[in-house]
Amino acid sequence: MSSLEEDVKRLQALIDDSNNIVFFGGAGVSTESGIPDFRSVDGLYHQKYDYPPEQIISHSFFYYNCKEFYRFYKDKMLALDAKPNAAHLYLAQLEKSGKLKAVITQNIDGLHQLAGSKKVIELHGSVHRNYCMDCHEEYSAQYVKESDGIPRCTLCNGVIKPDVVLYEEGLNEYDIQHALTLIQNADLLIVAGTSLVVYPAAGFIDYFRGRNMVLINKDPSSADSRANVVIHQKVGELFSRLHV
Ligand code: CNA
Repeated sequence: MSSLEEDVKRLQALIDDSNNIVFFGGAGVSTESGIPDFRSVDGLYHQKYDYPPEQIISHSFFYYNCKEFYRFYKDKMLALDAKPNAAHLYLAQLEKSGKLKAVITQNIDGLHQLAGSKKVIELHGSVHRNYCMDCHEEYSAQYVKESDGIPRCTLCNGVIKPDVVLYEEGLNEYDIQHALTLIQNADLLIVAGTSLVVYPAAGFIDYFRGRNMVLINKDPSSADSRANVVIHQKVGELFSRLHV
């Protein structure tokens, strides 16, 4: 395995050499902010619940067992005190410099925007948008977190649903097209903190036609074969050593 210093140099050279960078990220981008991912050894899939997490955060479970859905969701997915880490902050600077064209994320935590990024495509939605399923009144994540049991609309008592893409639900068509166009036109694609197993998002990187695709994950995985530059480091630690 190459050293952190070597990996920093390698990535910095690629960034210096490109003016059309796109970042594609997953849950691993936020683990250094204290939000667990799904598939790491300390991730949510390795903890014990009454149902597997992919079943709890599915469309049908939301409808048939809403109380249990919200018990898990509020406890494990609504980390409202989390702060952006060095990866989120560096990407916001890189966007300001004009080099980074967009962040495409599978995360739902809103940390890229909190760090200052403006061009963010949230493929799986956001915990910060919530609406009443009956009258469409909007609610904050704080309201959802603080509600007792199933959050309900103060106007009509309808059930509130987070604007998050649950398993069995489709992605927004506009977001898909926008993300694919950005990836197709990029010269450098930086993919980080994702196991690349959740489709269709994981298939998006196949649209890349540019010069270099860098994959950054803390551990080796079957996704490694999909990039021509592979770095095994923590993304926040790595990005904290980069300059714009
Ligand atoms: P995943 O399947 O849990 O994979 C995460 C990957 O990141 C793994 O390969 C880890 O080895 C790697 N990783 C973990 N920490 C780091 C780190 N510090 N630096 C580098 N690599 C790291 O997550 P994916 O994003 O691939 O799966 C997609 C799901 C997870 C999406 O639907 C998300 O909505 C969902 N999710 C999101 C959040 C969030 O919003 N923060 C949290 C948990 C799950």
